[in-house]
Amino acid sequence: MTDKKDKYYYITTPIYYVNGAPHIGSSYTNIACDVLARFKRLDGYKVKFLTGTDEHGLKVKQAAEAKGVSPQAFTDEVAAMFEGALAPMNISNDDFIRTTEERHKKAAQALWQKLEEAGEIYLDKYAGWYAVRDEAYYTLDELIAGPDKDTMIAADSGAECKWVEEESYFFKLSEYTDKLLAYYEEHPEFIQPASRRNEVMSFVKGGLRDLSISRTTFDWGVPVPGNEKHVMYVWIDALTNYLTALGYPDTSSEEFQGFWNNAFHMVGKEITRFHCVYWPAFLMAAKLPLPKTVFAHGWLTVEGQKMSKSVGNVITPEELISRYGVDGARFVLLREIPFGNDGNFSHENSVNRINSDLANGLGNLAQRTLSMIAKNCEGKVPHHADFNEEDLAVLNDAYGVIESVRAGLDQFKFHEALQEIFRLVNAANGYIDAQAPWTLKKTDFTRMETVLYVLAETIRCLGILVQPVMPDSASKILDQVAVTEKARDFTCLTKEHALKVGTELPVPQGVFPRLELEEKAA
Ligand code: ME8
Repeated sequence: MTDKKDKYYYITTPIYYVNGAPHIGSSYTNIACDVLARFKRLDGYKVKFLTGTDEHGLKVKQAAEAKGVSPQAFTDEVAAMFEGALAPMNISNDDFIRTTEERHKKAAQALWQKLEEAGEIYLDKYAGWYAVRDEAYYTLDELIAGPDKDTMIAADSGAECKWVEEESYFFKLSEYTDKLLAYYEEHPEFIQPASRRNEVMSFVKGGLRDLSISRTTFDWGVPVPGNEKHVMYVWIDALTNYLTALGYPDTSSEEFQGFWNNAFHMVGKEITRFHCVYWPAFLMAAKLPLPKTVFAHGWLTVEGQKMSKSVGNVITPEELISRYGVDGARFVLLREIPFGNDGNFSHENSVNRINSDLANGLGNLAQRTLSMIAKNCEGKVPHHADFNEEDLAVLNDAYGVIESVRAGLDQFKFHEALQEIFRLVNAANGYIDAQAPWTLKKTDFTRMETVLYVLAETIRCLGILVQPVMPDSASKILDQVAVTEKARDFTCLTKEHALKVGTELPVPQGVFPRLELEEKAA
Protein backbone atom coordinates (compact mmCIF):
# COMPACT_ATOMS: atom_id res chain seq x y z
CA MET A 1 0.00 0.00 0.00
CA THR A 2 1.41 3.40 -0.91
CA ASP A 3 1.49 6.20 1.56
CA LYS A 4 -0.72 8.74 -0.17
CA LYS A 5 0.50 11.70 1.81
CA ASP A 6 3.95 11.24 0.26
CA LYS A 7 2.50 11.43 -3.22
CA TYR A 8 5.61 9.82 -4.66
CA TYR A 9 5.52 6.54 -6.49
CA TYR A 10 8.52 4.79 -7.99
CA ILE A 11 7.80 1.71 -10.06
CA THR A 12 10.41 -0.41 -11.81
CA THR A 13 10.52 -3.38 -14.15
CA PRO A 14 13.50 -5.74 -14.13
CA ILE A 15 16.14 -4.59 -16.57
CA TYR A 16 16.17 -7.12 -19.37
CA TYR A 17 19.15 -9.09 -20.61
CA VAL A 18 20.06 -8.04 -24.09
CA ASN A 19 20.91 -11.54 -25.26
CA GLY A 20 17.91 -11.74 -27.58
CA ALA A 21 14.98 -9.73 -28.99
CA PRO A 22 12.07 -8.85 -26.65
CA HIS A 23 9.10 -11.22 -26.42
CA ILE A 24 5.79 -10.89 -24.64
CA GLY A 25 7.34 -11.87 -21.30
CA SER A 26 8.94 -8.45 -20.97
CA SER A 27 5.83 -6.78 -22.46
CA TYR A 28 3.77 -8.40 -19.72
CA THR A 29 5.84 -6.85 -16.93
CA ASN A 30 6.09 -3.54 -18.77
CA ILE A 31 2.33 -3.33 -19.26
CA ALA A 32 1.60 -4.14 -15.61
CA CYS A 33 4.01 -1.43 -14.45
CA ASP A 34 2.67 1.01 -17.01
CA VAL A 35 -0.87 0.54 -15.74
CA LEU A 36 0.30 1.25 -12.19
CA ALA A 37 2.29 4.30 -13.33
CA ARG A 38 -0.63 5.74 -15.29
CA PHE A 39 -3.07 4.96 -12.49
CA LYS A 40 -0.93 6.73 -9.90
CA ARG A 41 -0.41 9.77 -12.14
CA LEU A 42 -4.18 10.07 -12.57
CA ASP A 43 -4.51 9.66 -8.81
CA GLY A 44 -2.30 12.68 -8.15
CA TYR A 45 1.08 11.08 -7.46
CA LYS A 46 4.49 12.16 -8.72
CA VAL A 47 5.49 9.05 -10.59
CA LYS A 48 8.77 7.74 -11.83
CA PHE A 49 8.52 4.66 -13.97
CA LEU A 50 11.79 2.97 -14.86
CA THR A 51 12.70 0.20 -17.24
CA GLY A 52 15.88 -0.63 -19.11
CA THR A 53 18.45 -3.21 -20.08
CA ASP A 54 20.97 -5.36 -18.24
CA GLU A 55 23.95 -5.42 -20.53
CA HIS A 56 26.91 -6.93 -18.71
CA GLY A 57 27.83 -10.47 -17.73
CA LEU A 58 28.87 -13.68 -19.41
CA LYS A 59 25.49 -14.42 -20.93
CA VAL A 60 25.47 -11.19 -22.94
CA LYS A 61 29.16 -11.50 -23.78
CA GLN A 62 28.60 -15.01 -25.14
CA ALA A 63 25.60 -13.88 -27.19
CA ALA A 64 27.77 -11.15 -28.74
CA GLU A 65 30.52 -13.66 -29.48
CA ALA A 66 28.05 -15.98 -31.17
CA LYS A 67 27.14 -13.08 -33.49
CA GLY A 68 30.78 -12.23 -34.06
CA VAL A 69 30.46 -8.64 -32.85
CA SER A 70 31.85 -6.71 -29.89
CA PRO A 71 29.72 -6.74 -26.73
CA GLN A 72 29.20 -2.98 -26.98
CA ALA A 73 28.03 -3.08 -30.62
CA PHE A 74 25.78 -6.04 -29.76
CA THR A 75 24.24 -4.43 -26.68
CA ASP A 76 23.69 -1.16 -28.55
CA GLU A 77 21.67 -3.03 -31.14
CA VAL A 78 19.59 -5.17 -28.77
CA ALA A 79 19.02 -2.40 -26.21
CA ALA A 80 17.59 -0.31 -29.05
CA MET A 81 15.14 -3.14 -29.79
CA PHE A 82 13.98 -3.19 -26.15
CA GLU A 83 13.65 0.56 -26.02
CA GLY A 84 11.96 0.60 -29.42
CA ALA A 85 9.34 -1.93 -28.23
CA LEU A 86 8.06 0.47 -25.55
CA ALA A 87 6.29 3.22 -27.52
CA PRO A 88 4.30 0.84 -29.75
CA MET A 89 2.91 -0.78 -26.56
CA ASN A 90 2.17 2.68 -25.17
CA ILE A 91 4.57 2.22 -22.25
CA SER A 92 4.92 5.57 -20.49
CA ASN A 93 8.31 5.04 -18.81
CA ASP A 94 10.01 8.18 -17.54
CA ASP A 95 13.51 6.83 -17.98
CA PHE A 96 15.29 3.99 -19.74
CA ILE A 97 18.45 2.79 -18.09
CA ARG A 98 21.29 0.87 -19.70
CA THR A 99 23.89 -0.62 -17.39
CA THR A 100 26.63 0.32 -19.84
CA GLU A 101 25.93 4.02 -19.25
CA GLU A 102 28.46 6.11 -17.38
CA ARG A 103 25.89 7.23 -14.76
CA HIS A 104 25.34 3.59 -13.89
CA LYS A 105 28.98 2.64 -13.69
CA LYS A 106 29.45 5.52 -11.26
CA ALA A 107 26.49 4.40 -9.11
CA ALA A 108 27.50 0.72 -9.06
CA GLN A 109 31.05 1.60 -8.03
CA ALA A 110 29.77 3.96 -5.35
CA LEU A 111 27.54 1.26 -3.88
CA TRP A 112 30.47 -1.18 -3.92
CA GLN A 113 32.59 1.32 -2.05
CA LYS A 114 29.87 1.77 0.56
CA LEU A 115 29.79 -1.99 1.12
CA GLU A 116 33.57 -2.07 1.34
CA GLU A 117 33.70 0.84 3.82
CA ALA A 118 31.11 -0.94 5.93
CA GLY A 119 33.47 -3.95 6.09
CA GLU A 120 31.01 -6.20 4.25
CA ILE A 121 33.32 -7.27 1.43
CA TYR A 122 36.41 -9.51 1.53
CA LEU A 123 38.69 -11.14 -1.05
CA ASP A 124 38.87 -14.94 -1.24
CA LYS A 125 38.65 -17.78 -3.73
CA TYR A 126 35.41 -19.04 -5.23
CA ALA A 127 35.00 -22.66 -6.21
CA GLY A 128 31.54 -23.81 -7.19
CA TRP A 129 28.85 -24.28 -9.83
CA TYR A 130 27.73 -21.37 -12.01
CA ALA A 131 24.86 -21.15 -14.52
CA VAL A 132 25.51 -18.58 -17.22
CA ARG A 133 21.88 -18.66 -18.39
CA ASP A 134 20.65 -17.65 -14.93
CA GLU A 135 23.83 -15.71 -14.08
CA ALA A 136 23.57 -17.49 -10.74
CA TYR A 137 25.69 -19.56 -8.37
CA TYR A 138 24.15 -22.80 -7.14
CA THR A 139 24.94 -25.12 -4.26
CA LEU A 140 24.98 -28.89 -4.66
CA ASP A 141 21.59 -29.35 -3.02
CA GLU A 142 20.08 -27.16 -5.77
CA LEU A 143 21.53 -29.24 -8.61
CA ILE A 144 20.79 -32.49 -10.38
CA ALA A 145 23.19 -34.54 -12.50
CA GLY A 146 23.87 -33.21 -15.98
CA PRO A 147 24.65 -34.85 -19.33
CA ASP A 148 28.37 -35.28 -18.50
CA LYS A 149 30.67 -35.08 -15.51
CA ASP A 150 31.54 -31.41 -16.14
CA THR A 151 27.93 -30.26 -16.25
CA MET A 152 25.20 -30.07 -13.61
CA ILE A 153 21.63 -28.85 -14.04
CA ALA A 154 19.90 -26.32 -11.80
CA ALA A 155 16.85 -28.21 -10.51
CA ASP A 156 14.51 -25.17 -10.54
CA SER A 157 15.37 -23.49 -13.82
CA GLY A 158 16.92 -26.31 -15.85
CA ALA A 159 19.98 -24.18 -16.63
CA GLU A 160 23.35 -25.86 -17.27
CA CYS A 161 26.01 -25.23 -14.63
CA LYS A 162 29.78 -25.45 -14.99
CA TRP A 163 32.40 -25.59 -12.27
CA VAL A 164 34.29 -22.31 -11.78
CA GLU A 165 37.31 -21.60 -9.62
CA GLU A 166 38.72 -18.12 -9.37
CA GLU A 167 39.71 -15.34 -7.04
CA SER A 168 36.62 -13.43 -6.04
CA TYR A 169 35.33 -10.76 -3.72
CA PHE A 170 32.63 -11.93 -1.35
CA PHE A 171 29.75 -10.10 0.29
CA LYS A 172 29.08 -11.23 3.88
CA LEU A 173 25.55 -12.36 3.12
CA SER A 174 25.70 -15.01 5.86
CA GLU A 175 25.52 -12.24 8.43
CA TYR A 176 22.13 -11.14 7.10
CA THR A 177 20.10 -14.28 7.72
CA ASP A 178 18.51 -13.05 10.95
CA LYS A 179 18.27 -9.41 9.87
CA LEU A 180 16.41 -10.38 6.73
CA LEU A 181 14.06 -12.75 8.54
CA ALA A 182 13.26 -10.06 11.09
CA TYR A 183 12.60 -7.58 8.27
CA TYR A 184 10.26 -9.98 6.44
CA GLU A 185 8.37 -10.57 9.70
CA GLU A 186 7.96 -6.88 10.38
CA HIS A 187 7.09 -5.96 6.80
CA PRO A 188 4.74 -8.57 5.38
CA GLU A 189 4.14 -6.26 2.41
CA PHE A 190 7.80 -6.38 1.38
CA ILE A 191 7.51 -9.61 -0.62
CA GLN A 192 4.26 -10.22 -2.48
CA PRO A 193 2.33 -12.32 -3.17
CA ALA A 194 2.37 -14.33 0.07
CA SER A 195 3.30 -17.57 -1.72
CA ARG A 196 6.60 -16.00 -2.84
CA ARG A 197 7.18 -14.56 0.60
CA ASN A 198 6.88 -18.03 2.09
CA GLU A 199 9.34 -19.46 -0.44
CA VAL A 200 11.89 -16.72 0.21
CA MET A 201 11.51 -17.06 3.96
CA SER A 202 12.06 -20.79 3.92
CA PHE A 203 15.14 -20.34 1.71
CA VAL A 204 16.60 -17.76 4.11
CA LYS A 205 15.71 -19.87 7.15
CA GLY A 206 17.96 -22.57 5.66
CA GLY A 207 20.87 -20.18 6.33
CA LEU A 208 22.69 -17.93 3.85
CA ARG A 209 26.25 -18.28 2.58
CA ASP A 210 28.53 -15.44 1.64
CA LEU A 211 28.00 -14.38 -1.94
CA SER A 212 30.66 -14.20 -4.63
CA ILE A 213 30.32 -10.72 -6.15
CA SER A 214 33.15 -10.41 -8.66
CA ARG A 215 34.63 -12.30 -11.61
CA THR A 216 38.12 -12.32 -13.09
CA THR A 217 37.78 -14.62 -16.11
CA PHE A 218 36.16 -12.03 -18.40
CA ASP A 219 36.03 -8.25 -18.50
CA TRP A 220 32.52 -7.38 -19.73
CA GLY A 221 31.31 -5.68 -16.58
CA VAL A 222 31.77 -2.74 -14.23
CA PRO A 223 35.36 -2.78 -12.93
CA VAL A 224 35.73 -3.26 -9.18
CA PRO A 225 37.00 0.04 -7.76
CA GLY A 226 40.66 -0.31 -6.76
CA ASN A 227 41.16 -3.74 -8.35
CA GLU A 228 40.37 -3.63 -12.03
CA LYS A 229 41.36 -7.25 -12.55
CA HIS A 230 37.85 -7.94 -11.27
CA VAL A 231 34.50 -7.00 -12.75
CA MET A 232 31.41 -6.93 -10.59
CA TYR A 233 29.08 -9.92 -10.56
CA VAL A 234 26.33 -8.94 -12.97
CA TRP A 235 23.57 -9.04 -10.34
CA ILE A 236 25.14 -6.50 -7.97
CA ASP A 237 25.71 -4.32 -11.03
CA ALA A 238 22.15 -4.86 -12.30
CA LEU A 239 20.27 -4.34 -9.03
CA THR A 240 21.99 -0.99 -8.54
CA ASN A 241 20.14 0.32 -11.61
CA TYR A 242 17.17 1.13 -9.40
CA LEU A 243 19.33 3.59 -7.48
CA THR A 244 21.23 4.92 -10.50
CA ALA A 245 18.07 6.27 -12.09
CA LEU A 246 17.36 8.39 -8.99
CA GLY A 247 20.79 10.01 -9.13
CA TYR A 248 22.70 7.75 -6.70
CA PRO A 249 25.27 8.28 -5.17
CA ASP A 250 23.60 11.64 -4.50
CA THR A 251 20.94 10.65 -1.96
CA SER A 252 20.21 14.17 -0.75
CA SER A 253 17.81 15.30 -3.47
CA GLU A 254 14.08 15.44 -2.91
CA GLU A 255 13.74 13.28 -5.99
CA PHE A 256 15.92 10.57 -4.50
CA GLN A 257 14.28 10.59 -1.11
CA GLY A 258 10.71 10.93 -2.32
CA PHE A 259 10.95 8.13 -4.83
CA TRP A 260 13.27 5.79 -2.96
CA ASN A 261 11.01 5.84 0.07
CA ASN A 262 8.13 4.78 -2.15
CA ALA A 263 9.80 2.25 -4.39
CA PHE A 264 8.04 -0.79 -5.87
CA HIS A 265 9.91 -3.42 -7.86
CA MET A 266 7.93 -5.62 -10.19
CA VAL A 267 9.73 -8.81 -11.23
CA GLY A 268 9.04 -12.26 -12.61
CA LYS A 269 8.98 -15.01 -9.97
CA GLU A 270 12.28 -16.56 -11.15
CA ILE A 271 14.29 -13.60 -9.87
CA THR A 272 12.88 -13.25 -6.37
CA ARG A 273 16.03 -14.50 -4.68
CA PHE A 274 18.05 -11.67 -6.18
CA HIS A 275 15.46 -9.01 -5.32
CA CYS A 276 14.25 -10.27 -1.97
CA VAL A 277 17.47 -11.65 -0.46
CA TYR A 278 20.58 -10.16 -2.07
CA TRP A 279 19.16 -6.70 -2.80
CA PRO A 280 17.79 -5.94 0.67
CA ALA A 281 21.03 -7.24 2.21
CA PHE A 282 23.12 -4.94 -0.01
CA LEU A 283 20.85 -2.02 0.88
CA MET A 284 21.01 -2.76 4.60
CA ALA A 285 24.78 -2.95 4.34
CA ALA A 286 24.87 0.40 2.52
CA LYS A 287 22.49 1.85 5.17
CA LEU A 288 19.84 2.66 2.63
CA PRO A 289 16.11 2.15 3.13
CA LEU A 290 14.54 -0.88 1.47
CA PRO A 291 11.92 -0.69 -1.27
CA LYS A 292 8.34 -0.97 -0.05
CA THR A 293 7.49 -4.02 -2.08
CA VAL A 294 8.94 -6.54 -4.46
CA PHE A 295 6.03 -8.08 -6.32
CA ALA A 296 6.86 -11.29 -8.17
CA HIS A 297 4.38 -12.12 -10.89
CA GLY A 298 3.86 -15.50 -12.48
CA TRP A 299 5.20 -17.04 -15.62
CA LEU A 300 3.39 -16.75 -18.96
CA THR A 301 3.05 -19.80 -21.16
CA VAL A 302 1.67 -19.79 -24.69
CA GLU A 303 -1.09 -22.23 -25.63
CA GLY A 304 -0.04 -24.30 -22.62
CA GLN A 305 3.68 -24.43 -23.41
CA LYS A 306 6.77 -22.62 -22.23
CA MET A 307 7.75 -19.99 -24.79
CA SER A 308 10.89 -21.09 -26.57
CA LYS A 309 12.63 -20.52 -29.85
CA SER A 310 12.95 -24.25 -30.43
CA VAL A 311 9.20 -24.90 -29.97
CA GLY A 312 8.59 -21.93 -32.28
CA ASN A 313 5.87 -20.44 -30.11
CA VAL A 314 7.54 -17.18 -29.12
CA ILE A 315 5.05 -14.32 -29.42
CA THR A 316 6.55 -10.96 -30.19
CA PRO A 317 5.01 -7.69 -29.01
CA GLU A 318 4.46 -6.73 -32.69
CA GLU A 319 2.42 -9.86 -33.33
CA LEU A 320 0.28 -9.22 -30.29
CA ILE A 321 -0.38 -5.64 -31.38
CA SER A 322 -1.18 -6.60 -34.95
CA ARG A 323 -3.77 -9.15 -33.81
CA TYR A 324 -5.41 -7.31 -30.96
CA GLY A 325 -4.42 -3.67 -31.22
CA VAL A 326 -2.34 -2.08 -28.48
CA ASP A 327 -5.23 -1.68 -26.08
CA GLY A 328 -6.64 -5.14 -26.77
CA ALA A 329 -3.22 -6.65 -26.07
CA ARG A 330 -2.78 -4.67 -22.85
CA PHE A 331 -6.27 -5.56 -21.73
CA VAL A 332 -6.20 -9.32 -22.32
CA LEU A 333 -2.83 -9.83 -20.68
CA LEU A 334 -4.09 -8.29 -17.46
CA ARG A 335 -7.72 -9.41 -17.60
CA GLU A 336 -7.17 -13.07 -18.40
CA ILE A 337 -4.51 -14.04 -15.86
CA PRO A 338 -4.82 -13.43 -12.11
CA PHE A 339 -1.67 -11.41 -11.55
CA GLY A 340 0.86 -13.29 -9.47
CA ASN A 341 -0.20 -16.70 -10.80
CA ASP A 342 1.33 -18.45 -13.74
CA GLY A 343 -0.94 -18.07 -16.70
CA ASN A 344 -1.52 -19.30 -20.16
CA PHE A 345 -1.88 -16.99 -23.13
CA SER A 346 -4.32 -18.38 -25.65
CA HIS A 347 -5.55 -16.72 -28.85
CA GLU A 348 -8.99 -18.25 -28.47
CA ASN A 349 -9.47 -16.91 -24.94
CA SER A 350 -8.11 -13.52 -25.97
CA VAL A 351 -10.52 -13.15 -28.88
CA ASN A 352 -13.44 -14.24 -26.70
CA ARG A 353 -12.47 -11.86 -23.93
CA ILE A 354 -12.03 -8.89 -26.26
CA ASN A 355 -15.34 -9.59 -27.96
CA SER A 356 -17.31 -10.07 -24.75
CA ASP A 357 -15.87 -7.28 -22.61
CA LEU A 358 -14.77 -4.71 -25.17
CA ALA A 359 -16.80 -5.11 -28.36
CA ASN A 360 -20.09 -6.33 -26.80
CA GLY A 361 -19.58 -4.73 -23.40
CA LEU A 362 -18.03 -1.29 -23.27
CA GLY A 363 -18.03 -0.67 -27.04
CA ASN A 364 -21.68 -1.55 -27.45
CA LEU A 365 -22.69 0.52 -24.44
CA ALA A 366 -20.99 3.60 -25.89
CA GLN A 367 -22.23 2.97 -29.43
CA ARG A 368 -25.86 2.42 -28.44
CA THR A 369 -25.95 5.44 -26.16
CA LEU A 370 -24.05 7.89 -28.31
CA SER A 371 -25.79 7.04 -31.54
CA MET A 372 -29.20 7.53 -29.86
CA ILE A 373 -28.01 10.90 -28.57
CA ALA A 374 -26.76 11.83 -32.04
CA LYS A 375 -30.06 10.90 -33.65
CA ASN A 376 -32.51 12.13 -31.04
CA CYS A 377 -30.87 14.87 -29.00
CA GLU A 378 -29.29 16.98 -31.74
CA GLY A 379 -25.90 15.46 -30.88
CA LYS A 380 -25.81 17.33 -27.56
CA VAL A 381 -25.61 16.12 -23.95
CA PRO A 382 -29.34 15.63 -23.25
CA HIS A 383 -31.43 17.38 -20.59
CA HIS A 384 -32.37 15.36 -17.60
CA ALA A 385 -35.20 15.43 -15.10
CA ASP A 386 -34.72 14.39 -11.44
CA PHE A 387 -32.92 11.06 -11.18
CA ASN A 388 -34.89 8.09 -9.89
CA GLU A 389 -33.52 5.21 -7.84
CA GLU A 390 -32.34 3.21 -10.84
CA ASP A 391 -30.54 6.24 -12.27
CA LEU A 392 -28.84 6.99 -8.97
CA ALA A 393 -27.77 3.38 -8.52
CA VAL A 394 -25.84 3.48 -11.81
CA LEU A 395 -24.44 6.98 -11.25
CA ASN A 396 -23.28 6.27 -7.71
CA ASP A 397 -21.65 3.09 -8.92
CA ALA A 398 -19.87 5.08 -11.64
CA TYR A 399 -18.55 7.61 -9.10
CA GLY A 400 -17.75 5.06 -6.41
CA VAL A 401 -16.11 2.17 -8.24
CA ILE A 402 -12.72 3.92 -8.17
CA GLU A 403 -12.42 2.92 -4.50
CA SER A 404 -12.40 -0.79 -5.22
CA VAL A 405 -10.29 -0.33 -8.36
CA ARG A 406 -7.70 1.54 -6.31
CA ALA A 407 -7.76 -1.09 -3.57
CA GLY A 408 -7.30 -3.82 -6.17
CA LEU A 409 -4.35 -2.11 -7.84
CA ASP A 410 -2.68 -1.27 -4.54
CA GLN A 411 -2.59 -5.03 -4.06
CA PHE A 412 -1.48 -5.64 -7.67
CA LYS A 413 -4.78 -7.39 -8.43
CA PHE A 414 -5.20 -6.12 -11.97
CA HIS A 415 -7.78 -8.72 -12.93
CA GLU A 416 -9.94 -7.85 -9.93
CA ALA A 417 -9.69 -4.12 -10.62
CA LEU A 418 -10.76 -4.79 -14.20
CA GLN A 419 -13.57 -7.06 -13.06
CA GLU A 420 -14.91 -4.18 -10.99
CA ILE A 421 -14.88 -1.82 -13.96
CA PHE A 422 -16.55 -4.36 -16.19
CA ARG A 423 -19.14 -5.10 -13.53
CA LEU A 424 -20.10 -1.43 -13.94
CA VAL A 425 -20.15 -1.86 -17.75
CA ASN A 426 -22.52 -4.80 -17.34
CA ALA A 427 -24.67 -2.89 -14.88
CA ALA A 428 -24.94 -0.01 -17.35
CA ASN A 429 -25.79 -2.39 -20.19
CA GLY A 430 -28.41 -3.97 -17.90
CA TYR A 431 -29.79 -0.48 -17.19
CA ILE A 432 -30.09 0.44 -20.87
CA ASP A 433 -31.90 -2.83 -21.59
CA ALA A 434 -34.26 -2.39 -18.65
CA GLN A 435 -34.99 1.29 -19.38
CA ALA A 436 -35.26 0.69 -23.13
CA PRO A 437 -34.73 4.30 -24.27
CA TRP A 438 -35.70 3.23 -27.84
CA THR A 439 -39.21 2.55 -26.50
CA LEU A 440 -39.22 5.66 -24.29
CA LYS A 441 -38.49 7.67 -27.42
CA LYS A 442 -42.11 7.03 -28.45
CA THR A 443 -43.76 6.98 -25.01
CA ASP A 444 -41.84 9.40 -22.76
CA PHE A 445 -39.24 11.54 -24.53
CA THR A 446 -38.19 13.39 -21.36
CA ARG A 447 -37.51 10.12 -19.56
CA MET A 448 -35.52 8.92 -22.59
CA GLU A 449 -33.35 12.03 -22.30
CA THR A 450 -32.72 11.38 -18.62
CA VAL A 451 -31.78 7.76 -19.29
CA LEU A 452 -29.40 8.80 -22.07
CA TYR A 453 -27.88 11.43 -19.80
CA VAL A 454 -27.25 8.83 -17.07
CA LEU A 455 -25.63 6.56 -19.64
CA ALA A 456 -23.45 9.29 -21.15
CA GLU A 457 -22.30 10.30 -17.68
CA THR A 458 -21.51 6.66 -16.86
CA ILE A 459 -19.53 6.41 -20.10
CA ARG A 460 -17.57 9.51 -19.06
CA CYS A 461 -16.61 7.80 -15.80
CA LEU A 462 -15.78 4.54 -17.58
CA GLY A 463 -13.59 6.44 -20.04
CA ILE A 464 -11.66 7.95 -17.14
CA LEU A 465 -11.39 4.61 -15.35
CA VAL A 466 -10.02 2.59 -18.27
CA GLN A 467 -7.29 5.11 -19.15
CA PRO A 468 -4.47 3.28 -17.34
CA VAL A 469 -5.16 0.00 -19.12
CA MET A 470 -6.37 1.25 -22.52
CA PRO A 471 -5.07 4.79 -22.96
CA ASP A 472 -5.91 5.20 -26.67
CA SER A 473 -9.41 3.77 -26.51
CA ALA A 474 -10.13 5.72 -23.32
CA SER A 475 -9.07 8.89 -25.03
CA LYS A 476 -11.42 8.16 -27.97
CA ILE A 477 -14.29 7.50 -25.57
CA LEU A 478 -13.61 10.69 -23.62
CA ASP A 479 -13.37 12.71 -26.85
CA GLN A 480 -16.79 11.39 -27.82
CA VAL A 481 -18.35 12.72 -24.64
CA ALA A 482 -16.39 15.98 -25.04
CA VAL A 483 -14.31 15.66 -21.88
CA THR A 484 -11.37 18.05 -22.03
CA GLU A 485 -7.80 16.85 -21.40
CA LYS A 486 -7.78 18.64 -18.06
CA ALA A 487 -10.88 16.87 -16.78
CA ARG A 488 -9.63 13.31 -17.07
CA ASP A 489 -7.98 12.56 -13.74
CA PHE A 490 -9.60 10.66 -10.91
CA THR A 491 -10.66 13.77 -9.01
CA CYS A 492 -13.17 14.22 -11.84
CA LEU A 493 -15.05 11.06 -10.89
CA THR A 494 -17.70 13.05 -9.05
CA LYS A 495 -21.06 14.56 -9.83
CA GLU A 496 -19.50 18.03 -9.60
CA HIS A 497 -17.67 17.22 -12.82
CA ALA A 498 -20.71 15.69 -14.51
CA LEU A 499 -21.39 16.32 -18.20
CA LYS A 500 -22.94 19.72 -18.89
CA VAL A 501 -26.35 19.60 -20.48
CA GLY A 502 -26.28 20.99 -24.02
CA THR A 503 -22.58 20.31 -24.67
CA GLU A 504 -22.11 19.48 -28.31
CA LEU A 505 -20.79 15.96 -28.92
CA PRO A 506 -18.84 14.76 -31.96
CA VAL A 507 -20.26 12.17 -34.35
CA PRO A 508 -19.98 8.81 -32.54
CA GLN A 509 -17.58 6.18 -33.83
CA GLY A 510 -17.05 2.56 -32.81
CA VAL A 511 -14.07 2.14 -30.50
CA PHE A 512 -13.70 -1.63 -30.15
CA PRO A 513 -14.04 -3.72 -33.31
CA ARG A 514 -15.22 -7.33 -33.02
CA LEU A 515 -12.50 -9.87 -33.72
CA GLU A 516 -12.93 -13.09 -35.69
CA LEU A 517 -10.99 -16.04 -34.32
CA GLU A 518 -10.80 -17.87 -37.68
CA GLU A 519 -9.36 -14.95 -39.60
CA LYS A 520 -7.45 -13.15 -36.96
CA ALA A 521 -6.14 -15.75 -34.63
CA ALA A 522 -6.61 -19.27 -35.92
O1 ME8 B 1 16.36 -11.74 -15.28
N1 ME8 B 1 6.44 -14.76 -18.34
O2 ME8 B 1 16.50 -10.47 -17.19
P1 ME8 B 1 15.59 -11.30 -18.22
C1 ME8 B 1 6.42 -13.68 -17.56
N2 ME8 B 1 18.48 -9.13 -16.26
N3 ME8 B 1 7.41 -12.80 -17.48
C2 ME8 B 1 8.49 -12.99 -18.23
C3 ME8 B 1 8.60 -14.12 -19.09
C4 ME8 B 1 7.50 -15.01 -19.13
N4 ME8 B 1 7.48 -16.08 -19.91
N5 ME8 B 1 9.78 -14.04 -19.70
C5 ME8 B 1 10.40 -12.92 -19.26
C6 ME8 B 1 16.81 -10.81 -15.92
N6 ME8 B 1 9.62 -12.28 -18.37
C7 ME8 B 1 17.76 -9.84 -15.27
C8 ME8 B 1 16.97 -8.92 -14.39
S1 ME8 B 1 16.80 -6.85 -12.68
C9 ME8 B 1 17.86 -6.02 -11.69
C10 ME8 B 1 17.81 -7.91 -13.64
C11 ME8 B 1 9.94 -11.02 -17.69
O3 ME8 B 1 15.84 -10.70 -19.56
C12 ME8 B 1 9.81 -11.10 -16.17
O4 ME8 B 1 9.66 -9.80 -15.65
O5 ME8 B 1 15.79 -12.75 -18.04
C13 ME8 B 1 11.17 -11.63 -15.80
O6 ME8 B 1 11.53 -11.43 -14.44
C14 ME8 B 1 12.05 -10.84 -16.71
O7 ME8 B 1 11.30 -10.72 -17.93
C15 ME8 B 1 13.38 -11.54 -16.91
O8 ME8 B 1 14.12 -10.85 -17.84
